[in-house]
Amino acid sequence: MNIKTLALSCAILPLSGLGAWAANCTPALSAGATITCTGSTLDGLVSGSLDDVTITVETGALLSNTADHAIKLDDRITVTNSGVITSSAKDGINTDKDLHLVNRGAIIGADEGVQADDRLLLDNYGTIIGADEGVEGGDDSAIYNEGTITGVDDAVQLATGAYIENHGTIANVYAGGTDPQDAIDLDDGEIFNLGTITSTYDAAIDFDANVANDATPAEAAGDAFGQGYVYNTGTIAGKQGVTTDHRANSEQYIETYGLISGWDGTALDLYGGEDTVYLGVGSVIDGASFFGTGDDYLIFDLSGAALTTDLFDGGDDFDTVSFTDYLFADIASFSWTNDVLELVFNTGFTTYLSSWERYAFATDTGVDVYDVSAFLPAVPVPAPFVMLGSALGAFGLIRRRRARRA
Ligand SMILES: [Ca+2]
Ligand SMILES: [Ca+2]
Ligand SMILES: [Ca+2]
Ligand SMILES: [Ca+2]
Repeated sequence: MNIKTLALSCAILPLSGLGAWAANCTPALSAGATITCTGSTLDGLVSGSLDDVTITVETGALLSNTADHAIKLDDRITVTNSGVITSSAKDGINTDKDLHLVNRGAIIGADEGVQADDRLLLDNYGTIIGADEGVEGGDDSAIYNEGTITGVDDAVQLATGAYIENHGTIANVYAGGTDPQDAIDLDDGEIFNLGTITSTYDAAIDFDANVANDATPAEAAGDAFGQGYVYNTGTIAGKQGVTTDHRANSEQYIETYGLISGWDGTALDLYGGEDTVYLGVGSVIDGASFFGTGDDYLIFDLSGAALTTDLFDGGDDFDTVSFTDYLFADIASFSWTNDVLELVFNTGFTTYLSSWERYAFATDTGVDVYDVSAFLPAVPVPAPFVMLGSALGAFGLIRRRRARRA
């Protein structure tokens, strides 16, 4: 069953048991109106120019349209949906700026599920399905999701200043559409994932820096878009877990205690900018991680947990890897395969590192820092060449180590 068939069948289901087919949204649509929909209304609420309309679709109600969007209004629209809003022709909901939407029912679009613009505020406890994108918003939009948002194109596409908190499912469910993309596509912003973010076709999360396709590398390097923070205790899985625009110079900070997986072999592809990945207890990184250009940071704070057998590649420039739970003396063995360093600790924890220039190990009193010469074969293990306790305190190494022993 393709997504459109699914959408239609979902739309039809609630009709059984509904006797009346009259328009049941009252009062009539006008600017500033407060409208309640019960029963079934089959020609939608459609006006391209009306502002400040408040709509409540009650439990059991159907607001549908086979010829246009189910809801088409302009700015500052508020929708609270406990029923079904569906269009078999266009979007479920289509507005301009400042859509405030609370969904506890189902919103289904033959094109987008929800098409809004800047300052979209969405609280979703139900289901939003787009045969193209699930939810599209503009700058400074925020989504809180405890339900399910799916799209054949991006499940969620936001622009700059995005905030997403996910406790449910956000999924690209490409199954034969024409423009399959990511689970979440955003220019820059923050994502807190305690649920599931997956894509069957492309990245789970794409910081799409909005760099012009014809930008030169120098132009792209000056582009501030694409910066992002990702906090994860759930699942982030796609062709890549988290990817970024290779032309931009944006910084990503990723803090994870859950799974980040890339089925094409790349879990994290962070490209330019000074990127940081913090791996806490419970982390699983399935796929290689590429940090790209810029002085990047990788922090292991795992309390000895197993992590991954995949590669962490610092890429160009001066990159630092930190071990919060291990001393240099806890290394059981190390070896090189081409330019990949295999580090095996005495707990059995093993990691594979390439192109890291600085190696920091927490101690009881500070941080010991080594350069790569510490891992060159047939060279006696040197003493730490720099003490950077205060500088590396920013990573929490000293505080955490002390706290653990207290
Ligand atoms: Ca980056
Ligand atoms: Ca980088
Ligand atoms: Ca780098
Ligand atoms: Ca490097």
